[in-house]
Order: sequence, then C-alpha cells, then structure tokens
Amino acid sequence: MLMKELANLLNIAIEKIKNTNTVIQVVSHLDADGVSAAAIISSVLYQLKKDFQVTFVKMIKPEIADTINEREPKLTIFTDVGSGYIDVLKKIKSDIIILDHHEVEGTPSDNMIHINPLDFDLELSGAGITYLLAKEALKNNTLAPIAVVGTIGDVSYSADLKIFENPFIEIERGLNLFGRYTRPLYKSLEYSGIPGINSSSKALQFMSEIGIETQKNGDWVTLSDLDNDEKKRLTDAIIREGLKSKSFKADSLFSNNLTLKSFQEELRDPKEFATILNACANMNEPATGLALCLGSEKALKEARGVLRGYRRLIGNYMRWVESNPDSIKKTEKADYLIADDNINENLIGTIVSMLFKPKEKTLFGFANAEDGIKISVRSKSFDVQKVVTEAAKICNGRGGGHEFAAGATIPLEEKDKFIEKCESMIK
Ligand SMILES: [Mn+2]
Repeated sequence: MLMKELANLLNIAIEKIKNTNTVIQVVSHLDADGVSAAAIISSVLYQLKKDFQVTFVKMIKPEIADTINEREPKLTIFTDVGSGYIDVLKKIKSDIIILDHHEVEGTPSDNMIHINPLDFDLELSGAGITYLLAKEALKNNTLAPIAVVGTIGDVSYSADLKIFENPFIEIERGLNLFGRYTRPLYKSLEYSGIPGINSSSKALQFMSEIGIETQKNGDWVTLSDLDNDEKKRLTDAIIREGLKSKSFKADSLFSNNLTLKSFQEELRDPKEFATILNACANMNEPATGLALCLGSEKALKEARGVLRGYRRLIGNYMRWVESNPDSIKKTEKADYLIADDNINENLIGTIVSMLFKPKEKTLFGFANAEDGIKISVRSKSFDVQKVVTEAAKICNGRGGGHEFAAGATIPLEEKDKFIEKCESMIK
C-alpha cells in the first residue's frame, strides 16, 4: 500500500518534470550521497532532453530562496537536502520537488512534491530515493550503481542494497579489506586489525610465507590482482592467523563485496568510489565527483589528485587534535572538540567521524565557519538530531540531520550557550 503511494508520488514528480520546458534548477547536498543523487537526476534530465543547472549546498540557508527566485525557474529539484528546511523553501516561487531522506521539519506547501522514504518506513539514502524516481522515469535500472555508491557514502548508511539489484553490480562473499583496487595488499593487511600482521614488515613477511608475490612488474600487488587460488590461500592463512588470537574475530574480515562492473579501476569498488566522492565534496570539487559518476575518464585523474590533497589535510588535522588534547572539553555525557580556526568547517564532520568511538561518549566538533560556527555530532546513545536542532533553534541557528549523525550552524557568540543547552537536554 505504502509502496503504491510512493509510486504515485514519484509519477506526479515525473509528470511535473516532463511538462517543464524551461531550465530546471537542481540543488543537491554537498556530500558523497548528494553528489551521487545529483548525478542520477542529471542523467534523468539529460535523457528526458531537459535543460538544467546544478548547484551544491552544504546546508540550506535563508538566502537560497532569493538566489533561486532571481533565476526565475518554473521548477526546482532538491536532492538529498530540503526536508529539514521546508519553511525556508516555501519562499521559493517555483514549483519544487524534494527527494530527500533527512528528518522532516515543517509541512510542505501546495507547490511542493515532497518525497521522503521516512514517510514510507523505507531506509534509503538521498541517492537511493532519487534512483527510485530515475527507475520509474526511465523504465530501466542502469543508474543503480551510482545509487549504491551514494548509499555507501552516506553517514546514515545501514540500508540493505537489495533494492539496487542490477546486472552491473556483482556481489561476492569474500575478504573485506579496504582498497581492493588501489592499496598495496600488504598495506591493506597491515591495517586489517589482524594482531599478528600489524606492521608493514610483518604483512610483507606473511605474504611471502604463503607464496603471494608482493609486487608484479614493479607495481605493488592489490587484493584485486590475486587469482582465485591465491585468494583462497590468503583467506585460509588469515583465518589461521586469526585463530591464534582470542580477541580477533576472523569473520569480521569477510563480507559481501560489491563490484560495479560498469566502472573502471578503483571505481569498481563502491567503497573506494564513495571515498573519492566524499573527498570531492569536502574539498569543494563536486563537479569532479559528478563527472566521475557520469563516466568521465578525465575526471578520474582529477579526482585522484583531490583525494591525495584531502588525505593530506585529514592527516594534518588528526595530528593537530593529537597534539592539542586541551581542545577537547569533556563532560560526563559528551566530549566537545573545539577546533576554532584549526579545522576547516567542511572537514569537521569527517574528523568527528574518525575520532568517534561508538561505544564511548557522544562527540561534538566545533569549527569556525564564514557565518558562525559549524557543529558536527556523532552519537550512539540518543537522538542527537533532536538535541542539536532544538539547541540550535534556541541559539538563533539551525540544525538537522539523522538520529546518530547531525549538524548545525550557530552564531559565533552562542557557543557556550549551545553547549549548555545540549548538556541540559542530554540529562
Ligand atoms: Mn544523504
């Protein structure tokens, strides 16, 4: 029943798109999921022979209504963003389609077609819900691989990927080591968490003991270079090695690995693809990510450079946190990382994700932004989206996001009040 309602809603949106013959504005979220969603909707609009213009936003600000109204579009489509800002979007004069999965704030008006999987008890990313529209509009499932990348790239990811079944997506049970296509295998092993292989030299020795070459033709061997026989030998040896330690569970190293057969090199692994998109978004190069999703070879070269720069920056920030322990203010319920100008606002979310340990306290990160303070939160113990949204409202700011991963922007001078409000609400 619900699915039928969703299909109806999607078809109303598709009709609206088909009947629009002026330039359509697309506004998407500036993150891996948002870039994927933008790529999917762009492909749909292109195939329907529509003119369109894509803009990326980190969040919806009140000024967005004026910016869009100036362009005088008949239709604006929001992907992976919008549901949390319905009151702001009401000031936009065009018709609006929202394809988003963030928590809903406000009641949609008559000129809005609001499509959010939460209303249908579905767990889908922004790219996922946009893909459902694409599938309905194009009557094919060729954009499913991009939806998988967006879903894996989204912070709230836990959805099952059955909905994206597609001949270009191969699922194979196997070793789950990061960097199947790009990382030297010995490096993947070193960081795999297997106690006996926790250094480069041990990992190299481990490989030579089981007769797997570490290099071929001068290049480091990656997991994807191994033939089936070598993979089996590696798997058996890892299980043996794992059995030596009581705490290590070898089955944590196995999972259903996805391969995107329609993409090349590292983009075949959706985790690596999502990592690259995330880097493009956080380094403010979403167009590179968008082109990558749409199959541009030139974009891949650029994206690799963006990823290198991104990793360098993350490394610097992590070292800064390490050498400045006083930047973390600890209370009974939560830790607050106050980075001020030391961490870029676009990367505070990534740093908080990396520092956050699910079994420990909720972690807040604060970084100075151009118009206030950017806050990013991760938790496993309570609904941070509610707390952050409420506290931001009291502090003349705005917040939103998901149950266990949320964010906000508040005026600079409201920081202490914000922390105070969060503390009292957590209690
Ligand atoms: Mn998303």
